[in-house]
Amino acid sequence: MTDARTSAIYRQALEVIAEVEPRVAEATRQELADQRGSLKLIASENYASPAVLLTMGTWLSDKYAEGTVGHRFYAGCQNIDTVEALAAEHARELFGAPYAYAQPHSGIDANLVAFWSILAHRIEGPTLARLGAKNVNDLTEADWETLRGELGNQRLLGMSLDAGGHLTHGFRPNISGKMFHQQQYGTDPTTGLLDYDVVAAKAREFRPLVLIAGYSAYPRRVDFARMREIADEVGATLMVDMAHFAGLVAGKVFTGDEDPVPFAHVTTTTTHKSLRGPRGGLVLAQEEYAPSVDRGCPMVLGGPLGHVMAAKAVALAEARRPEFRVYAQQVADNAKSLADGFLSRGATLVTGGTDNHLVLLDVSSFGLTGRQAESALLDAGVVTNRNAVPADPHGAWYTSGIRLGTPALTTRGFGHDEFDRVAELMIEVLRSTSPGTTSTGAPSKATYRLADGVADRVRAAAAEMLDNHPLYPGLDLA
Ligand code: DSN
Repeated sequence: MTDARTSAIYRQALEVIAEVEPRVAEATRQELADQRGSLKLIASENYASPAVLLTMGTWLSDKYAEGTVGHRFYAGCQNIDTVEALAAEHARELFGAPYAYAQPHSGIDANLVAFWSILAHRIEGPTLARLGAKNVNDLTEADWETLRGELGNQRLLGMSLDAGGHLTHGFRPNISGKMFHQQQYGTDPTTGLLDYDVVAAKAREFRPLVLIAGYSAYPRRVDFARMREIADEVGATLMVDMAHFAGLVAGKVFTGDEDPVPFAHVTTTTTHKSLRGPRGGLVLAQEEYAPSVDRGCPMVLGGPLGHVMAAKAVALAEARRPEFRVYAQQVADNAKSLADGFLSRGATLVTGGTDNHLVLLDVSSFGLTGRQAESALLDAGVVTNRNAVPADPHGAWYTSGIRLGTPALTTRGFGHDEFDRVAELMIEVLRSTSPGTTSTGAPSKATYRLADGVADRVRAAAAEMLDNHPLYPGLDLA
């Protein structure tokens, strides 16, 4: 993965940076040390390869290239055309998608492109035809009034945040909850699992324009064939946000009905989570949506990031290699090992386990909020994020859960034994943590007390595993 050339490149790069702003060079060095020395269990993070990271540090960043491949609003975009076309080609091949758009800067951007493309495809076209206009430039102010009225009355049905959906799936404070008339589906209160009959009943009653499937914190697989059936029955467009599990789709862990790409009209993803690429987004679509998705920039996106699209091409080329399938399977196997490690020690998991890359630990049985647990774990070098559980009594800020994922530590080479040990160490921290009080002595949802010595003991035990599985082995900045 890493070799002497990479060490020389990064040493010299940091020297060049330090000549201008040494504090940035120092923070960059420190970030590597921090990531090397901690158990990174954030389900949405990973470690990109040196090839991916190096691709981002070039002059491809210096070019404006609004528009699409071969159809730009700026001159001299031939090299950006090359890298964007390569990213799209790798994405189409990897996911078996008819069409791919590599410009979104993030997952939220990808979802905005998807929303607007669905609205444009489903509403703008028919409205234009009805108004006898060829394109939007032919519309009068009165026509725009009509169009805005129609755009403003569309319905979106997505998974609720506390059941594991994402903010952009119709959460009221998010723009998706404001631009759409939204309703949300949850999970079964007893099992924590999706109940497709309930989703179908809601869809029949609500008749959404957009049905969103996909999640950020649901530890189970989804039957996308069934979701498409539901969408078809009510005439909805099926949009799947696979940001979290794109690596498992790419690595063929999710196939058949669990592979969203053939079933969704539009699929969005990030490229930096289980897919292990640069920070960014991607939209895949059926051919009929391609023209409207292509208008993502400048409709809702700023100028595309040439250096990042190049890095997406490199990462997607990596994901097409056979070893990526081995990695993806190991991510899922490791999540099971982690879940079993918790269950065998008496902890409570939302849905009772996992069959993807993430585990949602309910920390209320330890008498803690997610916020207290997250902080105590961080003291011990275990990096996680707090997350709401279904019907969370502590809401989305303090929460009752801790979300854990295996993509990053699997990249470092952790396997079954290490993940079992991670569960053991985390349980030790949580059992040794007690809730604190506010300055007035009232119970606090944020403060906590971790028993003396535990953080050091856990850090030392983790260091042994981390040393056995170095991050960027051979990369020496000294
Ligand atoms: N921030 C991503 C995550 O952690 O799941 C989603 O936006």
